[in-house]
Amino acid sequence: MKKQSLTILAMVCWMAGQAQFTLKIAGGEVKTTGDAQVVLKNANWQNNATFTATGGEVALTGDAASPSIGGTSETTFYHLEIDKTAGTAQLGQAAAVEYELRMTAGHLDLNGHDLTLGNTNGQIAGEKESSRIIGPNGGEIIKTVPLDAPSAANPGNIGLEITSTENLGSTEIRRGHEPQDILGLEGIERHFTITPANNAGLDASVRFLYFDGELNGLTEAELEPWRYDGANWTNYPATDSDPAANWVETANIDAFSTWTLGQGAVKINPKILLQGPFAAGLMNDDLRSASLLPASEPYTALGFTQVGGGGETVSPGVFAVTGNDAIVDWVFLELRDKNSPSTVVRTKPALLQRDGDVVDMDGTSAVKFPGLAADEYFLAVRHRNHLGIRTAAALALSIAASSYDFSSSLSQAWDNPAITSNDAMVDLGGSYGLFRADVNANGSVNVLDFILTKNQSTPNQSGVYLGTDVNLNGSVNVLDFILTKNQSTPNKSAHLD
Ligand SMILES: [Ca+2]
Ligand SMILES: [Ca+2]
Ligand SMILES: [Ca+2]
Ligand SMILES: [Ca+2]
Repeated sequence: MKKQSLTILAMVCWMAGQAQFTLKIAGGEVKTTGDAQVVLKNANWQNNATFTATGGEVALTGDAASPSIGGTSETTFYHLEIDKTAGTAQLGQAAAVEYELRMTAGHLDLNGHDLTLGNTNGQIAGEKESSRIIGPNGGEIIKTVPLDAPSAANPGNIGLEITSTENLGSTEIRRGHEPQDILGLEGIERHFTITPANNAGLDASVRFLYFDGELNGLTEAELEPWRYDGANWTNYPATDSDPAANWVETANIDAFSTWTLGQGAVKINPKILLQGPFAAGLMNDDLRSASLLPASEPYTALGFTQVGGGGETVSPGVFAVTGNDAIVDWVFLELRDKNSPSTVVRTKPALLQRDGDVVDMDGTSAVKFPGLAADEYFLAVRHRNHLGIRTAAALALSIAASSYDFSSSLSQAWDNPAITSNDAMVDLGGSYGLFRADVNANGSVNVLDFILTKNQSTPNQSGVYLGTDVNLNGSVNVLDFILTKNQSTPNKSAHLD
């Protein structure tokens, strides 16, 4: 192998710093070619002029605390090796590596500066738990690469594997290490911003790689992917993961943006029935079939107090589903403190299917409470014109969805001994449901509800989404009036606290 030496065409000087030496390119041009190797043992790299590398390597070695790569000029290295027995190398200026950033020993702290990997061959090599790129003060590793139908492509070994049948075109991937704030809880110390030229209809899947040192105190087995689109965080289910090998996968990604891994969402799959729309085993979906269901949750506007929920919307396709899983209406879930069931910890508007399943905004999956720690919670279910209910016992909830069927027996709902006028739920003929006709949603059915329904049914109204539509058929008429009158004789109250 032909050995070439460092070509020095300029003024290079060693300067004694406070604790270390500095190799300073003060003027002109310095080149490395071939196999030339510049070893900076406990020494800083300061490029204030021009450095050109068509080969060769610069290695940061030694055991001093923080040799840095800096200077007024950005340096593009050919090979850059971090091989420190102690201490962390750090950037004091943006830099690039044309071929290989070799992590042999010790960390490289980006220290608020970007490190660009060469488009053609630039890659990270040998990154591991004990020798990795970190960036608590910001800075990103950047790799840009064309991706056409990638299969587990990990460009530049940046740390995520992308699979898609589509042509993404030129794709920029940026990896940063400051934890992202996901709805009040921090994610791991690694995030990616992925910007493909073609960023729609990708149907992509991704495997996110990480190091245990980046977990930021989170429970590894509960990590799930989160996407930030510039406005909202969305929790993507982990389709597979391996805490020993340090990766989490997700799929069904239509478009990329910023991604990280964070605490998963507490999930529950409740089942309830509503008296009024319920008949012969199913509830009617007249509001949906008449296109009367609002696309945004109605509860905030109705005065229901939100804690962490609110503003949920559904895509139109969700209300196009027919059959047993067609959507009847919006419902309102509350998770309450296990030691104080009158204290609401978190709320979430959700959707009710005809067969009683309460589901999340996609119309099918368990209701998610994002970023909430696994714990025991009382579950309350309320509806805009029915008497709400809650569980008698706190339920152990986690990211593994659990089911709770209120409809199977009366004892599934808490019985408030102070209320003797009515049970917590109404007997619907072997199954149990929420009492209808609390049309003003104040927790009791009485003459006020009756008057409201009487007023709004004189004259009749049709094609409406109103609390006075007691049987949820889209019309307010004499039938709703009679149903409310009967229900309010005697008055009834919700078994909620
Ligand atoms: Ca691990
Ligand atoms: Ca169902
Ligand atoms: Ca009422
Ligand atoms: Ca009606």
